[in-house]
Amino acid sequence: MKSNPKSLTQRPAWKALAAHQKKISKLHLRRLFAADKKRGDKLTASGAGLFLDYSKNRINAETLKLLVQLAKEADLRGRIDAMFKGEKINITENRAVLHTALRAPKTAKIIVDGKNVVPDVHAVLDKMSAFAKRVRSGAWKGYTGKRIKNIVNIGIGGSDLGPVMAHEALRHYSQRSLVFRYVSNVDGIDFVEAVQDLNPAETLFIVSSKTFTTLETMTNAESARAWLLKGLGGNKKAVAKHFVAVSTNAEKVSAFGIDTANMFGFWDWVGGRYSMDSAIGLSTMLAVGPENFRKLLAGFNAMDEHFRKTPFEKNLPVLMGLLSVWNNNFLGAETVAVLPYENYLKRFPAYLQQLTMESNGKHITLAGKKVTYQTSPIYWGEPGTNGQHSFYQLIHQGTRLIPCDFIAFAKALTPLGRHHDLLIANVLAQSEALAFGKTAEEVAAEKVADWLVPHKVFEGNRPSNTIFAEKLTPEILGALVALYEHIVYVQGVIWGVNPFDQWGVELGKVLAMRIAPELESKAEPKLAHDSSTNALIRRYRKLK
Ligand code: G6Q
Repeated sequence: MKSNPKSLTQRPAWKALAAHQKKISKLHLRRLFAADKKRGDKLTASGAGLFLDYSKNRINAETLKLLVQLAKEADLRGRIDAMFKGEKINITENRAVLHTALRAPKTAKIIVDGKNVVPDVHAVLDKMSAFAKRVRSGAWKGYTGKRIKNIVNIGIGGSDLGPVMAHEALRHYSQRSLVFRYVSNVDGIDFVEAVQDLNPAETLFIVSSKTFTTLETMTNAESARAWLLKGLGGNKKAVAKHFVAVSTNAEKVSAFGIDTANMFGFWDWVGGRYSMDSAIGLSTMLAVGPENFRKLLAGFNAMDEHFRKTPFEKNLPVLMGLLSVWNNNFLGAETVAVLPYENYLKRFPAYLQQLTMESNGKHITLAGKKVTYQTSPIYWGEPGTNGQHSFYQLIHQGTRLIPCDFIAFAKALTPLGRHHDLLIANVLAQSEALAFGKTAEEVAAEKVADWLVPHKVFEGNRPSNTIFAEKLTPEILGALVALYEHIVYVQGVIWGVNPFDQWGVELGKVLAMRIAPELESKAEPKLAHDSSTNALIRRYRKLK
């Protein structure tokens, strides 16, 4: 793979950015806006139905120029093309990275190992659509002949967070007669609570697991099968009517007792956290219907095309990716707050935590060297306005720099009195207050006692982006998710890491499998861990 042989911090653009940062470090957003009355119109870009205002970042024209140069020195253009073409850019797993193929139109041609994968993608989509229509219409019957009313998705990580987020985000478009539940945690309470008010005769389980070996998912799937059989008189034939699978592993699906005719496949070139638009989105399709699901895919595809074709200076994922590098590596920001002013997006920050941090939480470069700079910031957030009455204090007046991504929509899906205007007034007020703050003179002019003035000063100069769209539709959700997927890729290319593996989750899994029998064995086990782990195991055994 072609990558710049010069380590990142030795490249001309990086060095120039470091020097430039020193030069402009005293520059305040107040001055930047005062110096250019059109800044708020100029530092904007749009694509795939999303509008981005990035003017409230601590940047000037030179910063942008150098960031674009940084992207060029990392061969971002070449790396984008390599991903879309299906090159095996996930080098540690020797895999192509083609979530973009999941939303490619039927006419597209994307070749992996000599084969066009697009027809396979559409065959699975057609199969999902036919199945979704049968369940949604009541044509698909449970074992006792009753129609399905409840759908329980069992999966974890990438096989859960996307579906959970999309179900919440698209609730407005969902068939309300169907109940959706999501079970992920190996903590038995997750399953118990999810099914406690459900009738097994009316319940369909989707076991979503790329590998079909994941401990949590398989444990929950076994408990689900036992619960179903207990509720339906114990005949194993019932399983076929109440379980379907989403997986790449037909052998394991069939060994579990699920008819592979009811298995929806995907491929090793779809990473877990990039899979909500594959068959892993079956629960989403059941909720919103095949047409809305295809609209969701169209939104993803519109952002893919924007990312692939738009010059860097107007390219939303490139701009946001580069700005996050600026904030992270040159301004020292450790986190990014994602703050949707749309309650349906309440699980979006949780979804982004995995997408961003599992992807770029790496300290080894593609060349196998330890990085000498920060990689992924910590992504977190809550919907506005709730966050305002909680942690915004720290963003406004704390000691840390926390860049914010505000997300807002012009239209409410269900308008209610003044609610939406008030919601939008709040998001605009927050980014304004963060950027411009309130000076000591302004506070004093309000006749505040001298000693109180410093407490009431807002320094401002806190950076934010505002992403604005007309309304939350399936297309817009697709565009929004694809936007962040590609931001993550841009960041990964600049930092020179592989955003598509996740070796860091392995060690804990292996150790858990070693510890489980030590907790369960009747006889006192011989323990060979460190003294802390040994003592905790003994304490658990005594108390359990
Ligand atoms: C995502 C990760 C991880 C994965 C889960 C579930 O990118 O790979 O979160 O999605 O571990 O894996 P299975 O789908 O194989 O059960």
